[in-house]
Amino acid sequence: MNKFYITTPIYYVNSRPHIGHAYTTVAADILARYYRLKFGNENVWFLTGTDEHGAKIAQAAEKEGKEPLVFADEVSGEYREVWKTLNIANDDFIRTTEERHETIASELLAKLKNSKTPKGNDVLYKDKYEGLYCIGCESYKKDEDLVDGKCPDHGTEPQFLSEENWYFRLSDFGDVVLEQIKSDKIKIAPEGRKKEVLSFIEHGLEDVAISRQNLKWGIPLPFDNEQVAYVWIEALMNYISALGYPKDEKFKKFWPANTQLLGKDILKFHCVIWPAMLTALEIELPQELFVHGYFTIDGKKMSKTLGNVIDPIDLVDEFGSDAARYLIVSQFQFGNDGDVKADEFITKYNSDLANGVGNLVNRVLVMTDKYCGGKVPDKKYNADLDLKNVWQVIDKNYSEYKLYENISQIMEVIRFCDSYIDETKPWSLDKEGKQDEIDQIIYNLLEIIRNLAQLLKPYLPEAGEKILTYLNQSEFSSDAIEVGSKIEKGEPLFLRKDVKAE
Ligand code: ME8
Repeated sequence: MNKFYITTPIYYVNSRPHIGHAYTTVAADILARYYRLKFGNENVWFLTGTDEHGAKIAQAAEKEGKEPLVFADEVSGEYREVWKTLNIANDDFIRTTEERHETIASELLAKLKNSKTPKGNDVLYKDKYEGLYCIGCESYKKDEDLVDGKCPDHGTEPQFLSEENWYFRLSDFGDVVLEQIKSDKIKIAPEGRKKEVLSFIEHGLEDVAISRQNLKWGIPLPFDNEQVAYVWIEALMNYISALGYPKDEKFKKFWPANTQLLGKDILKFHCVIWPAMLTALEIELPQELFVHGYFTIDGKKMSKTLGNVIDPIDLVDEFGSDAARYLIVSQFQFGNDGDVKADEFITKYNSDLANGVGNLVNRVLVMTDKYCGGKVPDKKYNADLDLKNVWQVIDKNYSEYKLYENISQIMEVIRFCDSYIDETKPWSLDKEGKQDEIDQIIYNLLEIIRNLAQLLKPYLPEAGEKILTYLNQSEFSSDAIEVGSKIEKGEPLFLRKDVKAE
């Protein structure tokens, strides 16, 4: 059966959703929307959510003088709102403070306690931990991870911890996970990230603490009531708890995940600990982990101090939700590190959306009205653009996460149409009374923009839907556009913005 289960990381509720979170979520939404077109709505499951336990959240809540759960309710609610505003069509939204997650995470922790490693040792054991912990990363640190005694990502000095912890015997899983990754049993893409993970494992894995003693805000360990689970361990479990592991039909239908998206910042947790944990639990591995890069804004790291954190809601207010989605993913190749050029948002909006998509669709609809009485002329498609081939390229690109390349493909279709109109000049043919030729041209253009609407839908769901409505298509079909059907003139899809005024 062709099914598609896609996940994003679950985001920490210590800070509000920003364009970085939106980046991964919009990308996942584009993929989910494409596979819904391909496999049918019922065969696609798209999960996102929020990560709500741990020291970082407890601290952020305390700062605001709120109970952690009250605080988490608020910020998690903001995430949901932002996703709605961006037209994200996720099928589920998991919160790690929900009972459904806590119950399953607890069962899985108990199961880990009773499991053996590939070398026959207990997976979990208790030991003293003395060392450093960065709350910003929610991660244990070694001296060599620090720069001038500080965490390079957060600029803060890690805390010294001295506590009894439960450990996961990760060191016993190195060979197995190495083989799983080498053989693509769990595919890590892009290739560079796979190499990075392999080299990390080859250098030898150390065991990881999976509990915290002096922390209350977490899921209690079912076998030690003095400890709560380390936030990362239970957070990773969301990908299966949300499906109702192990009995729910949803789990049976959708697990293993086809694609799990994540940023490179959380590569080790997903590409090393997650497969080791699933192996220990005897649960199938996800098919693929796609690790994308990190972006800067106008060349600078996004940070509150610099004041360059972009709020997705501001983007939607200024450009509308379709355009906000587009501006977020159209900046550089998915997978690479990149730079989001906020300075160029308006130029890009005007060139690709107002002058590109919007102008073409408007031209074709107006010409259909003017030269063909607002009806699809009686012709067959014969333009030099092979639509079947376009779809094949698009499909292959999606399977390789080439979201940026697909935008280029779509823009090429638009450029083809613009040149076709400029070269054939229907207005001159009209003056010469060559109706038959006009009919052919308009038919070709209508058929192309019908396909264009469907190609655009994952990126620009509203505009795609509007174009189909103007073309009187309640649904996209593999048959060509119906001769004689009525075409609306429609409204302009994207109004041009005045660069100077802005
Ligand atoms: O790490 N560029 O949550 P988080 C690209 N709760 N992507 C970015 C980005 C940027 N500048 N900034 C953020 C966590 N992201 C854990 C995950 S999963 C079981 C637990 C995106 O709120 C990117 O996807 O810190 C990154 O991996 C994620 O936000 C980190 O979100």
